[in-house]
Amino acid sequence: MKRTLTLIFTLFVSIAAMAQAEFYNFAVGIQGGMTTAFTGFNYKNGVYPEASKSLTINKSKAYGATVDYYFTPFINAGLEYNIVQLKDGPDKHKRQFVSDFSTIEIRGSVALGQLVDYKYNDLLYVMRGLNFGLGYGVLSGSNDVEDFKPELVVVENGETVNKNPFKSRQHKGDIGKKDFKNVSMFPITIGYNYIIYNQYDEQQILLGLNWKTVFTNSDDIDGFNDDPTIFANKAKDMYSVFGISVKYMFGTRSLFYK
Ligand SMILES: [Ca+2]
Ligand SMILES: [Ca+2]
Repeated sequence: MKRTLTLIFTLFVSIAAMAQAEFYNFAVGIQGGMTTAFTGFNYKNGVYPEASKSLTINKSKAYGATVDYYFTPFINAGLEYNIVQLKDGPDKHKRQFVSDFSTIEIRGSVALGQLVDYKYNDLLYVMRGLNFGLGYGVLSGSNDVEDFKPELVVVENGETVNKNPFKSRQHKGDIGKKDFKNVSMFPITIGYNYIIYNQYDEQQILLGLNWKTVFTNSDDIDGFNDDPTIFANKAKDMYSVFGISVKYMFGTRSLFYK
């Protein structure tokens, strides 16, 4: 009995020695970043040779807020809301758009600190905030692309000229729509958090750098959608956000053993 008690005591002391610190279970955050549209625009020399892809031609912005629950300092799940704008064009098919929408998603992420023992390795200690996240959400919004007007395709000097403006569908086989609602989205995020601790060695503020890629289940986000029964149009619209985030941790605490 005495030996058992000693064993239990020894075990308890060693676990207590392993306990690094308490951590807060909740976090609220804000984030913002630059968006890049990947909706199938074509910039190879063609009908409009002046259409060239520069570094900034399809960039716009996104911003939003998050609430999270932390199971450990390195595993969290939460809700994320964003207001997103995408733009691109004009491309060689004379297509151009601005799309505005909002997104709401649930997502979870895990950071390297959960998977490795970073205490005795300087590099791993710095990299412990490297994280990977997966989510599911819905987005709703609209773009500024108008319908194709066949009467604007005219013959001038024996040549067929398409006078549909840039921000409109360019042929009748394009079944894209202006509005989209509750479109499924699948975000994948790779991020890095710089952790700021309070005087009790609890993580208090997370400064993040995040690169998020979002796959959507719609081809209407940019307003252009070549009819898949006529054209080999296989890819749905997607986009990425490169940005920064700030999270403030608060609320109940748990112990983290490592
Ligand atoms: Ca599209
Ligand atoms: Ca497409």
